[in-house]
Amino acid sequence: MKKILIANRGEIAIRVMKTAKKMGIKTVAVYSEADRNAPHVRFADEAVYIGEAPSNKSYLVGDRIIDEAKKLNVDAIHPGYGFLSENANFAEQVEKSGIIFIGPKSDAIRIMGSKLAAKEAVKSYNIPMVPGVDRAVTDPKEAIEIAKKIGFPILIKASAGGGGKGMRTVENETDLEIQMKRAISEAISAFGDGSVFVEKYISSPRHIEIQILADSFGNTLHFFERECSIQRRHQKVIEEAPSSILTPEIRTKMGEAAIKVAKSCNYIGAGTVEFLMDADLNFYFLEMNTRLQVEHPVTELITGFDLVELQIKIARGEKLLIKQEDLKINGHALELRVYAEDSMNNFLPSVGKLSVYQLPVGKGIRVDNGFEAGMDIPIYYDPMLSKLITYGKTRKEAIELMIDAIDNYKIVGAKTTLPFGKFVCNHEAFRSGNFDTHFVKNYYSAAKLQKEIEAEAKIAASVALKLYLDEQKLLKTPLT
Ligand code: MV4
Repeated sequence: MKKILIANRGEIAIRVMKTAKKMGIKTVAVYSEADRNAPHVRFADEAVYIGEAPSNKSYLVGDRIIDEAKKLNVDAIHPGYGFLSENANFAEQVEKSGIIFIGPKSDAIRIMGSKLAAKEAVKSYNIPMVPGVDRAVTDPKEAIEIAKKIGFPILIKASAGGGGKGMRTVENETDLEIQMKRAISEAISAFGDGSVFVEKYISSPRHIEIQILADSFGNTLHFFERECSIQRRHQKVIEEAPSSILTPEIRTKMGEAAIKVAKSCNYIGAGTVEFLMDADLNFYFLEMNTRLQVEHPVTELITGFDLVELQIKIARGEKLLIKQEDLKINGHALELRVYAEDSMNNFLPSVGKLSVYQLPVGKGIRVDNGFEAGMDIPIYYDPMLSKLITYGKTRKEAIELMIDAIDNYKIVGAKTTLPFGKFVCNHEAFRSGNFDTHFVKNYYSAAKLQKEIEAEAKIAASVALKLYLDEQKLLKTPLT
């Protein structure tokens, strides 16, 4: 494998290129009209234009990307996350073109892209599942019968769903029919597939996912968990590894379950198996993401492995030389997604020109970044500027490092989620580890954040005043 095309943009394109360069592999960037001068383009050995700014005219046009890859004699395509990364048809087209897709086979992507197909695949593997049904339900009467069996509240979910779309909670029999109709029509308009199914609603779960890697020789390993419960509207904001609530026994059980999920679809490459965990630490398989995830760095920091390097090695047909027993958790890592969104104003997108853009540096700090000073934030794409990642011997150390790093991250020109990240890091519920997926809803408001910022400004002012007075005293003290 001599040359890789990265079918993505921003921080993840740069992240993948860094490892390719380390391995002596040439890199090709793709770019849209809006990204002509983007850092990922300059970072690559070669770059190729793929169309207009809107992603459906550039980063989502698989055929064009494959054509350009062929012209440039590319050996492999890395899709990153988002865009074409979980598009089974794209993976299949890449396979057919004779280029290596750095990811799982298209069949595995297809199976795991459908929640019902995924349930079907894992059926015989004895994986803990949320009580419910594993087939499409269309008749509200049937749904009522199921709900009576498993008990209210229930959750109606779209098989093709993602990001909470086509999902409805139902508290009682009266609401069921209308909510079911809504879920079905939402699923049809969002995914073109109206299949829905019914599960018991786990009311205050934690979202815990397991990183797995599988080679093409049947070796499948798990790289422990990531805790991703701190999210708002299905958008993760802070992730960490390890989770502070897992016991070694549960960790092993979840890891083994995740490996079975991967085996159920003959998975090859890096993947993530998502679980819900209830207050009694019961865990349930939710879905599998067949890509490298945004939050993969926290796993890299606690295991010491470069996941992109392992992806590339697996893609070029190498055997995983690591054994499960060799993998150990070392220290604690946190990741804050820095979005150009105004945490004081309902997280509205905040685009503009980054007149000042200065990253924090130091031991235990990693920033996976796609921006630089002077750049306009394009309106066409995901507004994530970077991922601020900290690593310490303990969770507390990682949290303190994160707070310092946030203070040393200087951005002028756009509002970001940095102040929100600091709010979370200072919050008792987060610090104690006692939180679930409702953290933001339960504890966060712009008013509370405003209060904290004012309190901090007062402290800063008194410190400055004391320094000033001390200095005056010194100046007035005659030298002896
Ligand atoms: C659930 C659930 C409670 N009970 N399933 C949200 C997105 C989709 N991937 C699955 N999701 C959920 N499924 C049952 N049976 C609660 C959620 C959920 C959630 C899950 C993970 C992280 C954040 C979440 C926020 C709201 C709801």
